[in-house]
Amino acid sequence: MEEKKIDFAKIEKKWQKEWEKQKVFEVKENSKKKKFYVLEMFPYPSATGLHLGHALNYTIGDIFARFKKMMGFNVLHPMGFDALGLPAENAAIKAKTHPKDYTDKSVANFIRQQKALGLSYDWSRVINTTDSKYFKWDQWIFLKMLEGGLVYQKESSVNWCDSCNTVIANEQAQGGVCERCKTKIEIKHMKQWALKITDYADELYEKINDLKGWPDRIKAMQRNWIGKSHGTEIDFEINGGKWKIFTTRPDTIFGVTFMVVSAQHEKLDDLVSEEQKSKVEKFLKELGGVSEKELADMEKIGVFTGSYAINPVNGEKIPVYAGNFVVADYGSGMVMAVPAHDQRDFEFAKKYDIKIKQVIEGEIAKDRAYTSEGKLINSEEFNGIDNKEAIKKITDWLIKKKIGRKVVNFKLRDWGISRQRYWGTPIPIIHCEECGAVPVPEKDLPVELPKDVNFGKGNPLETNEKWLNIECPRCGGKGKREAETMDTFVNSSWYFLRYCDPLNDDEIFDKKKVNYWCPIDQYIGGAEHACMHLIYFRFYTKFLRDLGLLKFDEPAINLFNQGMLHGEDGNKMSKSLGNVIDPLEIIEEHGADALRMFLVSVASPDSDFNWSNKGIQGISKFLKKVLNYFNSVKIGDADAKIESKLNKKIKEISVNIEDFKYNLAVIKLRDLFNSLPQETSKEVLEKSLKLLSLFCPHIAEELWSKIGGRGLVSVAEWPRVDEKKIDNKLEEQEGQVDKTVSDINNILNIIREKEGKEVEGVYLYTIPPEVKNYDVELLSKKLGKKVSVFASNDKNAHDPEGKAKKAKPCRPAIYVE
Ligand code: ANZ
Ligand code: ZN
Repeated sequence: MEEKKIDFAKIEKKWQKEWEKQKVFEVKENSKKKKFYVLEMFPYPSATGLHLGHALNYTIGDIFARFKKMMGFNVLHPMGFDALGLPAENAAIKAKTHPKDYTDKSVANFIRQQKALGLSYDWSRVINTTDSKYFKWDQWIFLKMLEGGLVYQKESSVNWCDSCNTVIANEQAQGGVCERCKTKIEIKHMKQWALKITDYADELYEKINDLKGWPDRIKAMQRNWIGKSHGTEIDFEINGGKWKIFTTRPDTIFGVTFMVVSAQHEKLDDLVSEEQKSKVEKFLKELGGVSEKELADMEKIGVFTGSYAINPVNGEKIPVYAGNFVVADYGSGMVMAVPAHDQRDFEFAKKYDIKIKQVIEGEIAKDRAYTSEGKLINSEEFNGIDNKEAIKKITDWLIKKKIGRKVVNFKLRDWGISRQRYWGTPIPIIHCEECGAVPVPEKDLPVELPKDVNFGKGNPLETNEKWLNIECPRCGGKGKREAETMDTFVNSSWYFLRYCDPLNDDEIFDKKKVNYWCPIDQYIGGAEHACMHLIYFRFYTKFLRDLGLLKFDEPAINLFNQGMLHGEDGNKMSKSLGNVIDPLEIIEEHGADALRMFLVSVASPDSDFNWSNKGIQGISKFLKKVLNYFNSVKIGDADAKIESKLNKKIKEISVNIEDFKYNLAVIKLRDLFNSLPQETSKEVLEKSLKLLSLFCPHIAEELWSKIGGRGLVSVAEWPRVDEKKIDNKLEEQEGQVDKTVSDINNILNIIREKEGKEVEGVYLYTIPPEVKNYDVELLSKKLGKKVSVFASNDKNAHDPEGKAKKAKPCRPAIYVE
C-alpha cells in the first residue's frame, strides 16, 4: 500500500487556531452545568523548554479535562508559570542577562510548546508569578498573616558565606562549602521572617484523614513530615533558670547522666562558662555549615558547656553538652540523655567518657544500649514496674509535683521565608529607626522589584539606594525597605485560587468565583512535592478560610501522581548520559497526537516507564492507518457486530479514563479502530472519533470535519452507551480471540528470547463448533504472522506434533514452526 506523506504540523496548527478562535476552552461561572476543576502543577519555566516529564503531566491532565468537558461539566483547566526563584536568577547571571528578560523568554517559549501539544487550557487565565499584579497578593497575604500574628522574625541559624557576603541555601552548601566560591560555610544566627504554619500543625495532621482522594503514600509522607508526637515535658533547673525538656521516655528519668543542647540553639551562649568559651567556639567553627540532612548521618559530636542541670526527681547534678545531633527548634532544643537506653546517647557517652546508668532491666552490650522493654531498676519508688506502665505513672507523678506535663510536639517547623536574593517577592516591610519594622500600607502595594540592581555582591536589592530608602509610613522619618524576598513556595501556595479570578486588581479574588470553582476536583503532579508544596497549599487554604474568604477546608479533593519517565536505557534522562528526548523533535517527526497517545500508552500513568522509539513508531503507524481508513471508508449502514464492539468500548474506556488507566483505554481504542469495517455508519465513525479525541485531538478534529460532523469534536457530547446493542456472546468470542492472540504472542516472545528464532507459521486447532469464531485474516493481521485455523477433527490439518487433540472449549491448541 502506498503511503501518502501526512503533514501533521498543518493539521495541528489548523485546529489549534480554530480552538483559540472559537474560545472553546474559555469558561465562565454562569453555567447550568456542574463545575469541575482540573489542575496540573504549574511549571518553573527554564530556557531549555519543557521536557517529557512536563509533557506527560500535561497530557494526563488534558485527557481528563477533555473527558469531563465532553461528559457535560463546566471544566476549569488553567495554566501558569512559577517563574520567580533562585535558579532563574543564577541562570540569568550566567547568561549575562536580567532575570526578567530571561524568564519572559522562557515563559513565551513554554507557552509555544504547550500550545503545540494541543492542551485544552483556558489561556485567558494565565498566571505569571513574576508579574507584580500577581505577587501584590502574596504581599497582601503576608500583611494579613502579620495582622493575625502568623508572621514573626525569628533568630535562626543559616549557612553563611563570608566571601559572598550572603546566606546560602542548604542545597548550595553541600559538603560545607559555598557552591560559588568554595569558601567554608559558617553557621550564623540571623533574623529571618517566618510564617507560623505550626499554628495549623494539628489540623494539617488530623485532616489528612479526610483526604480520601489522595494516594496513601503521599499521606504517609505528610504525617511523617508533620510528625505529631505525644510526650512529657519535664522542668530542669539550669543556672537558676528553668528549661522544659521534651521526652517520650519519662520512664528513663532516673537514668539521665547528661544533657545535650543543640549547637544551633539561640540560647547556647547563656550556657557557656568563661573557661569553656574558647572550646565551644572552636567546636562551632568545626561544625561549619552542614545541613540537617547531613547531620543525621554524621558522627555524634559535642563539647561541654561548663553548665550543669539539676535532675528534678533526685537533685543530681548533670553536665550540659552542646551537640550536633539535637535539633534546635524541636521541643526545647535540649535533650535529657539516657545513654543506657538510647543508642545515640550511648555512643556520645562512650566517646566523651560519661557515666552510663541503667534503669531498665536488660543486657547492655559493649557497643549497644538496651532499647527494649523491661522492669524499672535504680528508679527509687518506681522499681519493678514495667517501663511501658512507668511512662504513665511517672508522668502522673511529675504532674502532681508540678514539675512536668503532658505535651504534644510536632516536627513541623515554622516556615522561614527570608531569602537574601533578588528574584522573588519583596517582603512588604519598612524598617524605621524610630518605629522598627513597619508594614507597608495596603494601598502602597505592590512593592515592586526594581529592575536596576547589581548582581554579584551580596543581596542585589541592597544595591539600589533609590528603591531602598523610603519614608517610614508611620512617622514619616527615615526608613529602609526590607531587602529580603520571599521563598517562591509562597507564590505556589495559593495560585490555584487566583486562576478563578486572575485579572482582579481590586481584591485577591472574588469570593463567589473562588467558592464556585474550588476546591480543585483533580490535581495532578509529581510525588516529589509530597511535603513542601502540598503542605504549604493546605496551610494557605486554611488561613484564607479563617480570613473568611473560603468556604472549604482542603484545596484539592483528588490528587494523582504521575510516574517518572526514563530514557530508553532505563536511566533518568540526563544530558551527560545522552539519553534525553526532546518533545519538540518528537512532535516534528511523529506529530503531537502520536506523542500524547504514546506517553499514556506505555504503562499505567502512575508508574515509572522507559521511553521507546519503537513504541512511538507503532503509535505513529496506527494513526497513519486511521487517517488512511477515513480516506477510503464508505458511509452507509453499520452492522450489529461493530455496533456491539463500539458500545462495549465506550463503556470500558469511560471507566478506564475515570480511573486514570489510560494505557488500557488506548489498547481498546486501537482495537476498535482496527475493527472498523470498510462500510459503516456516520454515527459509528463519529462516536469512535469522540473516543479518539481525548488522546489525539487534532487528528480527531480533522476527521470529524471530513465526515461532516457538527461543530468541533472537542466540544461534542461524550457518547452514551447503548447497552442493548452490546452482544455479550459476540464480545465473549472476541475476548476469547484476543486472549488467544495474547497467548500466541507470549509463545512468540519466548521463542524469540530463548532461541533467538523468528516463527514463520502459526497453527490453531479449535473444537469444531468454534472454528468459525477465528477469522484467519484478522488473526494474521494482529499477529503479523501467517496463521492457519483448523477444527480439531479435521483429517487434513497440518499437525506434525498431534496437538489438535489438546483443543478445549474456548482454549484452542497452538502449534508454531
Ligand atoms: C529521653 C529518652 C530516653 C529519649 C530514651 C528517647 C529514648 P520523637 O518521637 O521524635 O518525638 N529529643 C527531644 N528533643 C529533641 C531535639 N530537639 N532534637 C533531637 N532529639 C530530641 O522523639 C522524642 C525523643 O527525642 C525524646 O525522648 C528525646 O530523647 C529526643 F531511652 O528523651 B528522649
Ligand atoms: Zn517610623
